[in-house]
Amino acid sequence: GESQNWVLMVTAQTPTNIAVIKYWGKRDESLILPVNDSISVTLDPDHLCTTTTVAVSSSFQQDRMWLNGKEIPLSGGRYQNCLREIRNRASDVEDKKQGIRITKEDWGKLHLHIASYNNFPTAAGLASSAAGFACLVFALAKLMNVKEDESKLSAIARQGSGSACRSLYGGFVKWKMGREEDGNDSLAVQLVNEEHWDDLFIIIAVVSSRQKETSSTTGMRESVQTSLLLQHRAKEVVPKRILQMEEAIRNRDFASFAQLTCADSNQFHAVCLDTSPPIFYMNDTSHRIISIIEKWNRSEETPQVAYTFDAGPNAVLIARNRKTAASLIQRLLYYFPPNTDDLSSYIIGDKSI
Ligand code: 2P0
Repeated sequence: GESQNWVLMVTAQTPTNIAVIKYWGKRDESLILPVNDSISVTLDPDHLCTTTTVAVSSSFQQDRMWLNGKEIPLSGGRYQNCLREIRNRASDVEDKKQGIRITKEDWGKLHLHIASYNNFPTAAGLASSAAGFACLVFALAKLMNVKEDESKLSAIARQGSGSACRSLYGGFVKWKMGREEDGNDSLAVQLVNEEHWDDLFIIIAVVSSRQKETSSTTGMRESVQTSLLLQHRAKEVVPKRILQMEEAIRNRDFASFAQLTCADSNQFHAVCLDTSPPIFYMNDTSHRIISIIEKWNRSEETPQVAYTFDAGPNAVLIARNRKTAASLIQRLLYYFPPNTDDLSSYIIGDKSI
């Protein structure tokens, strides 16, 4: 950079993903290496996504970041690891319009400004680090002309947050746990793209807007340390389930898909209960939703809706098609009638917000 007043910017948008075979437990905490493979579906980019702008300028004095307009510290190891990995792979960049050229070596000295926004309320307990770190890594890679494919980038996003590695692709994605100690083979691969099974409808029932009590990071650490069920799950259950799930996805076999998704969500929450002290992510409303869906599925010839719950009480409901999704919404409105005075903030089970 010759002149003083230049700035180079890249904006990227990344959707969040929902695991249908869950990641829960790390074998290496600092590299974020999991104890089992996981499989997720990436949401449409216009819902529950993060938009991140990364900028570089010779006038920036230090790396800084704003999340939803509020400055946050970049001092955490996870941010530093992602920034370092991307900077190490930076290439020359030329911007003819502004008459600037940034060399590989320059990237080590230049500072970054990062602004990130979630298009969903952070307070609704849906805030996911998955979209955030995936978007950050992708935007930085574009800015710094990093010549790596999505899988390599996913291994970098993984070091920001485990589930983030699965958001670099659309469609159904598998995070392979990998075997190597350095984590280079712990990365995401796309199983099928977003067109392969496009009649699925995903509805998220917001059960509570409260922040969860146990963070995923702390929760999974305690599960690894205390839950025997986690050991059994990682060694015996998930490897088989991954194969079955891949086949169900390939064949668009909704009955198998729903059975595996629900069973895996329930086992993940059983592991949480098997942790000492026990972790409760679901609440009575979550349990009611499970009962309603189970009863409905059993009353039909074949399952209509799959449910899955992450580290919180909100239900992610996957309907086999649009017609089923409409029926699902009708049922939710029947069982959880909204307060008609204020439909703008319809939250099942938590009327205080
Ligand atoms: C998942 N979850 O597979 C599982 C299911 C929550 C339940 O990944 O410590 O935020 O940053 O790697 O990725 C949430 O955990 O945890 C998560 P870190 P992350 O989606």
